[in-house]
Amino acid sequence: MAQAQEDITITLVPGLTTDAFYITMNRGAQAAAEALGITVDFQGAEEFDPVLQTPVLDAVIARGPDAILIAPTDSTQMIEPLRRANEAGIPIITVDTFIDDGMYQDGAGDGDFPLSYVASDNIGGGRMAARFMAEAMGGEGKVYVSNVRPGISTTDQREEGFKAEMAENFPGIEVLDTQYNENDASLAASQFQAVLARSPDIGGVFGANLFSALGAGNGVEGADKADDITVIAFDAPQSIVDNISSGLVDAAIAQHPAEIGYFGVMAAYAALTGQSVPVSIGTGFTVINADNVGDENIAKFIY
Ligand code: T6T
Repeated sequence: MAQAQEDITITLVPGLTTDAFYITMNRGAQAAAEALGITVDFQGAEEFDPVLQTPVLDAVIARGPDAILIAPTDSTQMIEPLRRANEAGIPIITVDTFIDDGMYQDGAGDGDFPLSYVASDNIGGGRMAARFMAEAMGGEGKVYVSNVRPGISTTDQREEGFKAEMAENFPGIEVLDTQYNENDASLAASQFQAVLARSPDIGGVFGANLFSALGAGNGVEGADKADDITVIAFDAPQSIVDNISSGLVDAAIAQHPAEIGYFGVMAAYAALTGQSVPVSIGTGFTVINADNVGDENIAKFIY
């Protein structure tokens, strides 16, 4: 007999539990669970770190959920831990980030076994950030990327897209060395001050995720440079939206984390009930800037 709906449990393992992005993703996942009459639980570490995520994942595997949705915190280091889940027979879908090259079920690569990848188009998002930045700066000046650390698929791809767009279409923009902040907004803020000291003519900073963007904005504000520096943020918690209203941040590229959680659960449910599942499911963006920050239909995209 097929498994009863109320007996299906899916565990969602976020990049970290205290990030508004993943909290919003869980909201979408819970909405899907309620619609389907199944259970989704949320188990993660407090920091974005594969060393901390691995024991959480091992404990989840030991409990044996019907499927795992996970945002792997490193594209290579999480392959072996996830292989253990696969060998235990637990279907895996990655949400937000990917392992290996992110192309699953194509017979190539060590981390080919997840069923699907549900996420934003991070290269495209990085390209969008570059266009908003270059347009705000009149196509000229120095900028840098505030980023987390290499090895994270999402933030690596945003930086890649940002640099590719600048190189191809905005030759007047010089992209300085990336500053890596380990997902620490205070470090991102002090790095802005250091870049400003070295390059007093800096004109823009792209914060490639929530903490990078929040920190970069705080650094700009602390240096009293809000009027001179273009800040483009990836992610849209209330704090960044407030920084748009105040004029500190020029634009935020809001991902749709609730959509990622919702469709992640739907894909897992489809797989568990014998349906085939797309190997990748792309979710959208909403750009928030001074023109639309007050619109009521923007509110649902704030994390
Ligand atoms: O930007 C999101 C997520 O997409 C990324 O993988 C890690 O950082 C966030 O969670 C924001 O903090």
